Amino acid sequence: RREPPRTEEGLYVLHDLRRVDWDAWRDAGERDREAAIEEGVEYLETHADIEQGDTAVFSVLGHKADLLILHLRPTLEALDRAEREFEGCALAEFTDRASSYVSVAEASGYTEAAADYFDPDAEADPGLQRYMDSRLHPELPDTEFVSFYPMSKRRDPEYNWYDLPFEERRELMAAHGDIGREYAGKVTQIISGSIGIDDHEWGVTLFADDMTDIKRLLTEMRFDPSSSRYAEFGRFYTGRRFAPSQLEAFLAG
Ligand code: 76R
Repeated sequence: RREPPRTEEGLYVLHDLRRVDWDAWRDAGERDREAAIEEGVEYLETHADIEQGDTAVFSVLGHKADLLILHLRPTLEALDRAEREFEGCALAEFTDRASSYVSVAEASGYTEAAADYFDPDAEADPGLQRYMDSRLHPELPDTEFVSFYPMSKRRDPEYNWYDLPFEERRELMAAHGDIGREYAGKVTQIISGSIGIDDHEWGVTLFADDMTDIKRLLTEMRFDPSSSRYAEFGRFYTGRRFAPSQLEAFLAG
């Protein structure tokens, strides 16, 4: 039996992917459209304005979905409520669900610094505390683009992440982190764990003002053993953020 990493969990995350029923939208009367826009804006603004957590909305490129509503909440109860409240708003009549993903922001104890964080005898380190807090209680950065995909670590006979000794996984994650840090200031990420919660093992949500920075970071990681040998990916979604007040413009096409 291998030693699992220690983990700490923070905000719960829902990626709510919606399709707009464009035929119904075009056929709708003026008053129904106005109500949908008004209630949609109200929903998005009040949910973005909460004390703990955040909500943002993105226009999804390509056919897989039209909207991504991304929610971060301190409890599953609050996340569930955010999800249900959308159904009560008039905009929901013009959407159906393309997909969704549920996970929880996670920090694991692979790095030396993180190992200290999990060590009850280690001296408290405010810098480390801030770093862990930024991973566990992330704020949604104000970038224009988002890339979201779920992933798992491989468990093939030849390349089985879950059969590697802790030390080997730690070294792989350190090399992985070195690549990631080269993109500091260009790409921010939320790593959220979903073992026992959703179909893959993590959700990866990346934010950038230039989508090619994300593409280059992921290309480098694809060649790094932590991904080239051990990563399996789900579907990728690319979104462009818009302010709730721009909902009308989004729907006008
Ligand atoms: O040395 C360190 O500080 C490493 C810190 C670190 C950990 C533990 C780190 C850094 N990651 C960690 C864990 Mn990551 N990450 C991904 C992806 O598409 C792909 O190939 C992989 C998707 C990206 C883009 C990314 C980015 N990371 C993890 C885990 C959990 C592993 C486990 O617990 O078994 C996954 C699944 C994962 C995947 N990572 C970074 C980044 C970036 C940009 C960094 C550096 C910035 C930072 O430290 O905050």
